[in-house]
Amino acid sequence: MNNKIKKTLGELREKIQEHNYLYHVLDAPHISDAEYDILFKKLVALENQYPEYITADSPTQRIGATPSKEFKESKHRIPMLSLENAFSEDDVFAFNKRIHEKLQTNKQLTFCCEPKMDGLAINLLYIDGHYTQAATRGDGIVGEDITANAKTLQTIPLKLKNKDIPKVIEVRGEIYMSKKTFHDLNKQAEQAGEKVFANPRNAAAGSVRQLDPGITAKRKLSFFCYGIGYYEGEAVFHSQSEILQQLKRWGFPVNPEITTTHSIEECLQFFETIKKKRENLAYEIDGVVYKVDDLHLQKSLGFISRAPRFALAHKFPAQEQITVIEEVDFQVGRTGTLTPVARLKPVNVGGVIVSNATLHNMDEIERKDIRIHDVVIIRRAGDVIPEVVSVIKEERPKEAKKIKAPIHCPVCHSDVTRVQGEAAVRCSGGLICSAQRKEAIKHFASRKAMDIDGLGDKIIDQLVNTKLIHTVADLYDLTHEVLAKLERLGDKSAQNLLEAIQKSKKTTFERFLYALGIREVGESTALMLTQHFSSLEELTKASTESLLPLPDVGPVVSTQIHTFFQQKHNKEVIEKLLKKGIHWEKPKKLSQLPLQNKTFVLTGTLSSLSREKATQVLQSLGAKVSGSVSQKTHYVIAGSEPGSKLSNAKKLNIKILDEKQFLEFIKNVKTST
Ligand code: I6G
Repeated sequence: MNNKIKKTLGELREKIQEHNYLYHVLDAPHISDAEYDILFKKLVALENQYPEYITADSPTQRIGATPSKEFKESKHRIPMLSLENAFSEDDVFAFNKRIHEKLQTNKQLTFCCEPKMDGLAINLLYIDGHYTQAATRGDGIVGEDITANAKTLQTIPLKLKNKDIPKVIEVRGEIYMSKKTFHDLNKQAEQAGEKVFANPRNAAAGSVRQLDPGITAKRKLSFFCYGIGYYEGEAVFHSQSEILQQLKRWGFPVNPEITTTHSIEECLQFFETIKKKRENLAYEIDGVVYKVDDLHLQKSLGFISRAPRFALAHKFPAQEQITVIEEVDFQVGRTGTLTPVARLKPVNVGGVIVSNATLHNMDEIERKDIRIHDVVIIRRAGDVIPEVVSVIKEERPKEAKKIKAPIHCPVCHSDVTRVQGEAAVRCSGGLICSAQRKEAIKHFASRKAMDIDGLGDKIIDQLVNTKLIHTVADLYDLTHEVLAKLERLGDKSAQNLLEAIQKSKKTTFERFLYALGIREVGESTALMLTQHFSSLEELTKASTESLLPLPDVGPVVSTQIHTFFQQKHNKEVIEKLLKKGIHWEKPKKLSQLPLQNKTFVLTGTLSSLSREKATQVLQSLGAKVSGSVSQKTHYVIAGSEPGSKLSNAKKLNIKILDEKQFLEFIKNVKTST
């Protein structure tokens, strides 16, 4: 009987472990969450009945340890070294020259190349295939024992899979927090008035160093392994890439971007490819790592001081810089929000001169204790507005001045209000505030809204300042004579602009809704509304309650939509716009759309259209576009350099379309409806 129970428990654990692996490591679940929950509950129930058979590597035991008072020290069996850094191509060529000289060879070498995670290096110890201990890198010799905390990470296997399990093995890798988890965590912290983390690395480190593993478990940390340390066992490895393949077979997550190259020039190409992909990766990286692939050659190369000679970390240009805040201004947004903006002493951040950084809101200023004339660290990430990360307090000058929220709008001088429960301060001027009107017109004319080509910020500023227009509807009264008199606008440009304004009259319902600038209504909400309301009239009459059941609509969104259409001024502007001839084809309801109930996943780069555009096209046909592949995915669109989503799709037998097939598919879907 006992053996039978043990066997059932073992099989159940194995099954759950496999589904955990498919979900968390491969990002390719085979069963639904509900089915997984049933299995898990079954195991919990059986273990409750037979607690004597609970094993340390049972999936139920990931979170179980009680909070500790401190972290114990843990000495690494083999030191965790550091990597030599390279900041330029010259540094990389010098590395290549050095290793060729040391190996006394002219032959091209094979390198194993990987993205360099901006995370927290750790060492995992497995004995007889069982998770036994985890430690931080610490000073490379002694780290902190984080066994209970690392155990809560779903991507860290508690029991190794497949064959050739070594007697003892140390697996090394980095714990990281995805960009999304980081933003969600900071958003929650901000709402709760708690401390926010400066970046995902700090958030990951802070989460791992919690005395209560229950908190670590909630932080949704992830892990990628990059190699092994101490090892006792049969298997013999010949190369770094072979080690990674074996780690994968044992159930460890290995970064899918890792590849081998056959010359240093190819390594530099890898660097450029990853640099381009960086924005779209789900996690932060700060460069790439090149390793001589052959383990014999690695051994011959040996070490200098505390870094292996066979490896190099090629870092991206700094995304953070130090500069000084010279002044702080408040910018008025479309909805009246006053955003503090730091005017900086211009500084080069990763190749771009930055002279402004957002300070977000007054809460953020108070939390970071930012003052005018402070020396600050600023960060630029992709096309996001640069921000102030922190103040270097030791360098604060005597003349540093506290930043005060204005009590009057800097543009229209109306009173400024602070809405309870919101961090933002707002201009109460509404439509008398020219800044708000300008922003509303800019939004209306923007590419994703009415797409009025040639109606740039400078022209809108002039039109509003000279009172030639007050609302977006007035755009359609503009004449060639008026436009041609504006600064920077000659006869020809005025004609082109007039034509663009005329052309914008033929639009789509979703563009029009988005262009109105209703708070909380972005492009996808606008599209969703058009799929549920076939006319503007129907939507304007919708009550808050009737909007609530719609996808992604909560009390805030429904109230904003309803309130917008109740405002007399908004009704008048809409009426005038329609009178001026703005029109669109009656949209199809979701139930009439050809791709309703179909889920698509995009991976890689498409050459003829952006991912954003492809998503829009699919959504407009009723499809759902998801970020990860699962059994619920119907199609995966694979562009060039696809990621792990493509291999997951293949494993799950999901239909894959390349770019040409995708365009053909869309054409057919459109013509058949
Ligand atoms: O491949 C690696 C990624 C990250 C590493 C590494 C690392 O440190 C955070 N450190 C060493 C010493 C090696 N590979 C060999």
